[in-house]
Amino acid sequence: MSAAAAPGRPKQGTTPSGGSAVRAATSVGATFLPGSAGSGQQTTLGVMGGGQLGRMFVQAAQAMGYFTAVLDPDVVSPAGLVSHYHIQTDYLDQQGLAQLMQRCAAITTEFENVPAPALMTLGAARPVAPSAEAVGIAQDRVKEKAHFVRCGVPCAPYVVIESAAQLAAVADDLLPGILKTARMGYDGKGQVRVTTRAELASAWDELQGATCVLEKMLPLKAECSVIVARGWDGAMVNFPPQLNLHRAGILALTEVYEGAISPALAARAIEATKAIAEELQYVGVLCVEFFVLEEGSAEAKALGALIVNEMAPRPHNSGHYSLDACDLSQFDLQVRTLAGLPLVQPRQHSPAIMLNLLGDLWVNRTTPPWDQVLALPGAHLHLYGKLAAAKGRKMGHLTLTGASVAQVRTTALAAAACLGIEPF
Ligand code: AIR
Repeated sequence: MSAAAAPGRPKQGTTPSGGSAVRAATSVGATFLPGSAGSGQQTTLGVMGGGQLGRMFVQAAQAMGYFTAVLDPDVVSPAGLVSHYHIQTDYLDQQGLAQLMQRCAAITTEFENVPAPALMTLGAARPVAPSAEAVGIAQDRVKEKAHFVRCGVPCAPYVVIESAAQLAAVADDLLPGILKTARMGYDGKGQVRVTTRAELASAWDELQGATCVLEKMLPLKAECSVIVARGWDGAMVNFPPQLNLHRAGILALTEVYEGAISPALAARAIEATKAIAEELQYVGVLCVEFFVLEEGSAEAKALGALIVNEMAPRPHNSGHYSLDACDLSQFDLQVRTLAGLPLVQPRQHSPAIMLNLLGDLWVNRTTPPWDQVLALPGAHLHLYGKLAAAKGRKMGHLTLTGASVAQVRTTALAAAACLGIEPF
């Protein structure tokens, strides 16, 4: 059943000033059609956080005819710069949140550092997707892992460390491992690799004794991710699994085409992602990242070949290729889930490789040779409008599409060479 046809929903085109109709619908979601309601009133969708993910959400929403509002403290946030409204306050500022609620029919989020309590406040008055509960679980590795266990999806052997006693009691077979802060980590932030007990102790010190998870290091053959979108009515669609290569803890490139991942693993990853979303009664776009273990390794024999790593309660860097290689992007689906519009299965129409453009490319403050890159067939450049380049900072991405896998690989390697990105 399409969202628009669902019974018990408020009148289509309801605007924020619809008040009680909107409030009554917060738990089930409502349908907010794009464009002007005839009275001249526009439907506005909101996003907490103003980074590149918010910017691409805003652009997708605007393309469909929505007005947009962004709440982000940064005066030059990538999303704030292109949105109709930019509410420039801290995420927990009550006046800022009130303004966002007043403006918006429904609100989403784009950054795990947006505090769940802010989403809770918004969710009391407006449809918020994903919910504060789901975001709260994804923001906390301890809760996240418990959720994976509940869903029956294998994760790396781990232990929670909250005290010196727990640190001392760590089992030897969890080393070598990776110590990760439970909260506020992204792009490799808040993670330290440790081999010995002494390293573990100093790493915990380095992370200031924060609640952490120590995960056993596993023999990885590859990493992949799956993105799903789930609506208020439980309808769920998915993108094909993405093969990801990380460098220094940051996504470097994503390859998506037939043959990149074995069909059996791909099916298992999609099934696991759907189970994780379903169990949360998740609404919105969700990405789940997986490790593929070395075939025949002791760990693969004990745990299976596919291990869940983490989830992101939002569109994901590994899904950016969908803007250029699919008939619906992950941001289109974020808009549709939030606005209660029908979800249809996206179709990838071209093999794709996405290269991340990190701040490292702006060495000596010179502009990378975009003219040479854009001379390559099937090159799609996306820059996020960030004013300050820093090492490891995501400044943009480049998607290469083409008629065949071989062609896309050749062009992607040419683009990488042109930009001084390590070949793959
Ligand atoms: N982001 C969110 N989680 C992981 C990432 N990379 C995106 C969001 C967020 C932005 O990165 O869009 O707002 C923050 O980027 P930066 O460069 O300011 O740290």
